[in-house]
Amino acid sequence: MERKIQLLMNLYGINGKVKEYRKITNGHINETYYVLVENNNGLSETANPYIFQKVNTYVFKNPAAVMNNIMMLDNFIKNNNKKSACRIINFLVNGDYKNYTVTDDGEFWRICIFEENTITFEIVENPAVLRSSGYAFGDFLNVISDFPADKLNITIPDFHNTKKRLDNFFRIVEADENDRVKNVKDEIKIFEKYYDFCCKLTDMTDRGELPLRPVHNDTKYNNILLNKDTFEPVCVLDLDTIMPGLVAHDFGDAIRFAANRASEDETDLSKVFLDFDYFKEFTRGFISAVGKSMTELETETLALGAPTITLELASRFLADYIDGDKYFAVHREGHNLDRARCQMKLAEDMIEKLDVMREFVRKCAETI
Ligand code: GN1
Ligand code: MG
Repeated sequence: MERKIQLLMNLYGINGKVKEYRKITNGHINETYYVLVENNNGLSETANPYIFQKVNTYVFKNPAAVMNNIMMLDNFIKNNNKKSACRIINFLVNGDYKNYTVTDDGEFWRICIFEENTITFEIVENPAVLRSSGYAFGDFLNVISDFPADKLNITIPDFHNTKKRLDNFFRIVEADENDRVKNVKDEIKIFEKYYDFCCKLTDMTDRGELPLRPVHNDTKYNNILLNKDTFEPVCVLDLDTIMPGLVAHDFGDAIRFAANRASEDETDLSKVFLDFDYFKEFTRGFISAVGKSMTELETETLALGAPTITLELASRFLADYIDGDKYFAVHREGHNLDRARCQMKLAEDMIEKLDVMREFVRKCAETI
């Protein structure tokens, strides 16, 4: 690995010695390293921190298209002097003027500067910080809302087409290539039970009732860098799946992650539920930023986004478990199954609370 880091440093003109490097394991898709480079020019000594990331080309079949989307959005925000609550992640340009590098062995790498004095949370401990991150994700959608959605490359086709996700899930169940279906008979029934419910947003989209606009598509709370002292948002990360999509998915995915006080793979399911205070804080922030630009039906379907995206992700985790853990990085046996069970429990709790979520969204929307 050190040789690879050195090679990349040469290609990017980063001078100095690698003082420290370590793998960061909180993402499920790409391989990420923190790299500290020490530079001694005889007069002074500096230590500059970077993030080196290898893009997963099993997941992103055309990673150059991913990087092109990021560059287009960055240019759009800069050229239009867009005012925003926080920045978006920016990658360094190499000697070939590209924001990515393909090494001789075919690996796809990108580098950015590590933001010091920032922090991300895997589990949110303080609901007060949720309002500002809700605002940040909402504001991000606002800022990119007039970027022409059809110019964005589709980096993963049908990424949040829940209907196609579930159909694919049942195909994988049918194939049962690893003989694991026998372990998850009850779990599979949940997706039969909620199939029609899960398809509501897809159907409305297919009927042209909901606008497809540029959205983030992966609004986990740990995709926002916060100032480590004030917890104000600093930078939106992980722009790999920015594509035309639904506001309800961004809202729902953020709620899925931030308003569940247990971790995404918690095995003690009694700890897994939608915390309504957390939900309220995030929603207030989100709607105050993006509410005005939403249609009535977009606002009305926001809450539905939460159980929909949560069940969709549960089906993706379970499909990957059945399929032999090819997509999401796993750190223990049955990890994808634990994740799926946790998300299923969370989704069922959200379905019970759907009416009160809707009511709260409505109330918030009235005040802006
Ligand atoms: C993956 O890479 P990461 O951890 O940000 C996944 C998301 C899931 C998420 C669940 C490209 O995101 O869709 O919601 O895991 N990203 C991709 O934690 O599939
Ligand atoms: Mg991601």
